[in-house]
Amino acid sequence: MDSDLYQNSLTYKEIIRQQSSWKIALKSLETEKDDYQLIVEKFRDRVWIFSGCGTSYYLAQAASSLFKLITGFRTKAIPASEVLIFPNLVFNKNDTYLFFPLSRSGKTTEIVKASRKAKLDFGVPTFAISCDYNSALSAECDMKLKFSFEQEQSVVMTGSFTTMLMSIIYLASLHNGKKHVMEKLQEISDVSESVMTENQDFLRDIILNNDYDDFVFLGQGPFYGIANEAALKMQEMSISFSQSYHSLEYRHGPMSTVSDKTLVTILLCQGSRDYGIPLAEDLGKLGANILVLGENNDGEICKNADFQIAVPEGFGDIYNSFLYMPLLHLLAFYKSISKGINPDKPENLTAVVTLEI
Ligand code: F1P
Repeated sequence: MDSDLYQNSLTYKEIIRQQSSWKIALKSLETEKDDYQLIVEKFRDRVWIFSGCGTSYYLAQAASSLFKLITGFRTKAIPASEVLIFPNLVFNKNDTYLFFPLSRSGKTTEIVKASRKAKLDFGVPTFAISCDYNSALSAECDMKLKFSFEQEQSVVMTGSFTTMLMSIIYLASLHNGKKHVMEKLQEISDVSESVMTENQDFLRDIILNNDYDDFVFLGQGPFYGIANEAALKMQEMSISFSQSYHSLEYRHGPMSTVSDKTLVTILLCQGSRDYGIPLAEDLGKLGANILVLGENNDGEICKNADFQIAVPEGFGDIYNSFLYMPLLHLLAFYKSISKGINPDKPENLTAVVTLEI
């Protein structure tokens, strides 16, 4: 492995610093807690539309599921482009909404325009979450979340994804004063850092000791958005073929392409014992290589998996995304390095997509 590429990589540094970013963000969010709590309660009866592009759309998917599981609010995740092109599929006159645009840069044309359309054409209040508080998106929206964040220099989003997700879960914790949620958020950063550090070499060896050329990521519920983001990271960083599905959907056709060069990563959830583990066993019989991430309930997660990473129990589906995502970032990073690709400069990609529309 090109150790120079490895050690000096911006992407690597931004992956391994993300847990400290979460702590910094939470600390700054706490300073505006009362204002945010008022907003959460004011709009509790509306449909919260989380929206974004690329990584930020997958963030919207994970955030929408988690926000609903924590608060019980009605939520949806919609790509910004759909708001622009099919707004009547998103907003209808019989309901009321809060539009929640998500963007690392706050400059992506589609999400800025979508926020403007929601507000001006449909009268929907807008609440921006961006890693740049002084961005065009923040200026466009009625409300905005403010947290300290050291801007990412690399093209691909890593810590920005998990830090924005952390800020959204923080908002959810303010509903009905769910103090236990806030306590878990304080705790998860240290646990996530330990899990990441303990498994770095294991993840590196999975990639370096095998020549996988087809990556599949599977998850249900909030882990579907995480699976989509993991697939995009693998694609963007290592220029590899990647797919992502709701876990059980993979049997219904997509598994036809399984080969001995396929690595299927299954993100287990609490409902997985009846579904995810048999799935791993079935896919193993087809010759796929299986990596399972899950809670370490009884010493092992899935005896038939080729590789397994156990995360500590006690967090569950609401928080395990923060334990899984850094591992998935590293998996993609190591694949890019193993191919001699600089993940800081992915092919055909720019850090922000701006359009003349
Ligand atoms: C959204 C995005 C990223 C993608 C690439 C281009 O950026 O599509 O998801 O990885 O960097 O921009 P943003 O709206 O979150 O800044």
